[in-house]
Amino acid sequence: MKTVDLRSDTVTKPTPEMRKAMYEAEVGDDVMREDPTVRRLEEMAAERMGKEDAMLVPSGTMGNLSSLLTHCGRGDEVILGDKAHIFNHEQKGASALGGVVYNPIPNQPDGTLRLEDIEDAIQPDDIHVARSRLLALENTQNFCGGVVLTPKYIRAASNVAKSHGLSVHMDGARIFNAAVALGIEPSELAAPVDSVMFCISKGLAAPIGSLVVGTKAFIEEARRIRKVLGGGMRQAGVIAAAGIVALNTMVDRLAEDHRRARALAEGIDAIPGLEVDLKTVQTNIVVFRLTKPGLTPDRLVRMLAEKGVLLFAIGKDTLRAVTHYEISDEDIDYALSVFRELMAD
Ligand code: TLP
Repeated sequence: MKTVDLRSDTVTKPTPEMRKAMYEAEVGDDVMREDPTVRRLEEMAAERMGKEDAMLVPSGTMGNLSSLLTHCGRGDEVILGDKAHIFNHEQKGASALGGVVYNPIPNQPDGTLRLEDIEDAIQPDDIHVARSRLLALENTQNFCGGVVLTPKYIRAASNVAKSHGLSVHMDGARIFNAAVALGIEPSELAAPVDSVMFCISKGLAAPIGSLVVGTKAFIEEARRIRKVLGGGMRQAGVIAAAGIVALNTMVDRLAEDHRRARALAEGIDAIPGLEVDLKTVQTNIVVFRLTKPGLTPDRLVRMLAEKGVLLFAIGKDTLRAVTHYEISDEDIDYALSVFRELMAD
């Protein structure tokens, strides 16, 4: 049976070029900073984001966690969106492990946080309340549908935070999708913020890894945190080698994933019982609603899976499909034909 795996861009497997680079990678002990391939990837990452330094971590979750724990001490507060991955899908790790307090404010449908909401959430300097220390943005915003935050918005939100002495972190797991969608360099998106985490293991198709970028001093401190979290890796050049290929060869083609996501979204939206807010389809993620009475997202997911179309339900009436480099135009056509058949019954 044909399989069309739209669960996530995390399912992408390394390309042949990545596997070759991994096989041939020059390696050393990266805890001792002796892995030349890791260092090369970190230099590339810092350069692409326009920051001083970078650190390779095994996952986006560890990248966000080490960033939050570097910015915030115990009892310090991070302001973030109520749909943020950091808030909903990372076990609130900075709170569990570091005593950091989360202050969620509403994500608007376009992925932004209202500037007034940010301003209102910032605590005054008062002995009774937690210290507001950090604002965390997410770009693209995954659960709002992969929507893009623009440099103008990021600057405005960062200005609010900075005028009150807060730092700004960006969960840029898919920052390259945002940059490609806007036709700009990721460094423009990173410029207003202090730290960015981005993933090489999502749309860029590397098998493992994320990078944290920031100032030299920030990354030096983050390396201590990464170590205590168990993220100090030894011959990590085998991972970094694939990441270098990812940054060199997989960025521009993200536009194809975006085009296919749009085709999928338009097809889904035309089917009675399914609805997509097409404004939110800006990159490789399609979040859509099931409105057919008597059919639940979980049941639809099971029915689709029986025909080889895999995706996730993400809410009581919402589902998510993600395009990536292993998804072709024919796969989109096939997925849509299965949707039409199942929704017609
Ligand atoms: N997202 C995954 C799942 O966890 C939902 C996905 O399939 O989209 N930030 C953002 C915005 C993410 O989307 C993810 C992963 C992470 C951080 C965490 O990255 P990993 O999975 O590498 O820890």
